[in-house]
Amino acid sequence: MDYDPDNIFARILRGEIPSTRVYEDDDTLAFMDIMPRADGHLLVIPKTPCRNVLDASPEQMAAVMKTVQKLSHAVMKALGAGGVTLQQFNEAVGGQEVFHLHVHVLPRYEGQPLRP
Ligand code: DGP
Repeated sequence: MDYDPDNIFARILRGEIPSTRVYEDDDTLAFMDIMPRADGHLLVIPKTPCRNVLDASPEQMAAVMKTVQKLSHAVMKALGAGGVTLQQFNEAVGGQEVFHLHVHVLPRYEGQPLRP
């Protein structure tokens, strides 16, 4: 499947629509999910075009997961989370809604299920 350069996350990367950015490096960006299913729900994306895992290079995967790991430690410390759930969807049939590779970082708190 093709990469659509006008998908929402590509537009967030270009600064065309607002987002709450929480972390950035040369290869990745992290920002708050607009429909958080847990307090501190983050999305981590590569800065280069990539539809999903099925389309990603090893370098894009490594960069994204490096940031996911860094921010998992950060939310545990900053928000007092007791754990972290990672979620990632590929293609519409796999539950993907925005077609730019992203990993959900969901901080988890004792006794609190994820919101729908
Ligand atoms: P999915 O592709 O199924 O992982 O779902 C996309 C996620 O992206 C969903 O949790 C909501 C979030 N999202 C959708 N549009 C926006 C937006 O404009 N800004 C932000 N920050 N998040 C968005």
